[in-house]
Amino acid sequence: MSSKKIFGIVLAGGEGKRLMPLTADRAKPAVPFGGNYRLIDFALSNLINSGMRQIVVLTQYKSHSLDRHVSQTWRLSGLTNSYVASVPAQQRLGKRWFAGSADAILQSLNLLRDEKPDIVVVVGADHVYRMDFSQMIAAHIESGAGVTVAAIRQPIALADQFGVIELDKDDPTRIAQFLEKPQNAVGLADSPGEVLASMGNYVFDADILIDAVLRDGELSTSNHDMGGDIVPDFVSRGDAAVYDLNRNEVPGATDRDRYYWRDVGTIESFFDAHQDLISALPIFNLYNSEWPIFSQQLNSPPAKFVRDSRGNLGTTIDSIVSLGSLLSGAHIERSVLGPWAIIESGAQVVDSIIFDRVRIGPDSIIRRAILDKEVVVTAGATVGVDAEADRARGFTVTDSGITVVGKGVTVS
Ligand code: ADQ
Repeated sequence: MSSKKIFGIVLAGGEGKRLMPLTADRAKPAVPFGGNYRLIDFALSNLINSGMRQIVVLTQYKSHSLDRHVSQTWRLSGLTNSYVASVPAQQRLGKRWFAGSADAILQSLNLLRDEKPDIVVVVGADHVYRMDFSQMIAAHIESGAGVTVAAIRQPIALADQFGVIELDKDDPTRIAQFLEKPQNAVGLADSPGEVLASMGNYVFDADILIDAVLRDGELSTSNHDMGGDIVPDFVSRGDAAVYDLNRNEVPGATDRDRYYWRDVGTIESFFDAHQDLISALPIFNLYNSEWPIFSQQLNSPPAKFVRDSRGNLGTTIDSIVSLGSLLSGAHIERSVLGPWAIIESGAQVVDSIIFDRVRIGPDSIIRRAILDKEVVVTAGATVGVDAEADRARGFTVTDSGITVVGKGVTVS
């Protein structure tokens, strides 16, 4: 890492409407992921593994469980000036919430003024990936630009979900045009089916960022959004560089997950990202100890697998089972089970994601479903078997047939 002073800002105030009902009661960055993790753990692990030690998490929407997770899990040593601090909207500039992600930074400028960093790394909190930010920071310093935007190629069909980058023809390290979520994106010259998408991660020179958010705050026409307003402003002044994730070398990465990045903004992409974790050769490898993804330390017994009283041995294959779980003569396949799951005799859980403290009764069937925390499935009940019956019981069923059962619901 350079001798410059680096400060990290994690934008974690997003509502995550498209993940409903998983975000009915919690901010999107606090949504459980991969059994033991929360979405924000990926961004925070990347920053910590990159050597950063002063990080704030800006929160606002339903932030209780996010604040609790950050304060309980992300405790750095108190001996040095190292911290990951959750900072809720404080209404320092009047009685209003953050109008957008740039306003969140504007309202938090006191943090930058206190720490006086040279460089500010601003990242989103909703993505699953590995990235060494120290390499991006080095590229930023070398480029001399005011901002550097991290980028990755994505299918053109998804262009309307991303900031789409067009590179300068004379200097392909610079951004010539940045369109936030365009409806009619043009594909890349060498790959018309793809666009170069912003990952929503930025490295700024601190003083230039401060000027930009102050200027943006004065504009009544602005939505005060990092991707929609701040980055295009830098681009219009010819002051934005690009950093392609393909340049990033993370220790211990496999050929499969070297450039893995997933925006888990919808139920479908959330579900698919879980499937990426669970095969024998996973597309995203959680077992890379050279670049660990940190999370909560559960004070709980190990998972236990027993035969049931009828003599069924049970089977568990291509699945993740978290601490505290108890599986008794059940069949678990291509599924991710969160902590303290109880799966009883003869139950089947296939292609499903189960959050903490879910109880699945004897002979019930769960297929292609997501069960939020503390769901109880009574004996013989089904989820994901009959979409109409699922809808009739008030569950969310996506177009691709994934059923989502909200927190604490009893399914009978
Ligand atoms: P989106 O993810 O759609 O696009 P946004 O909803 O602003 O943009 O979320 C970005 C991050 O900021 C998220 O981590 C979110 O939690 C947080 N956030 C949103 N509103 C906030 C607020 N008011 N206060 C604090 N935090 C807030 C962005 C970029 C695109 C880029 C995609 C990549 O705008 O250019 O392509 O990310 O997924």
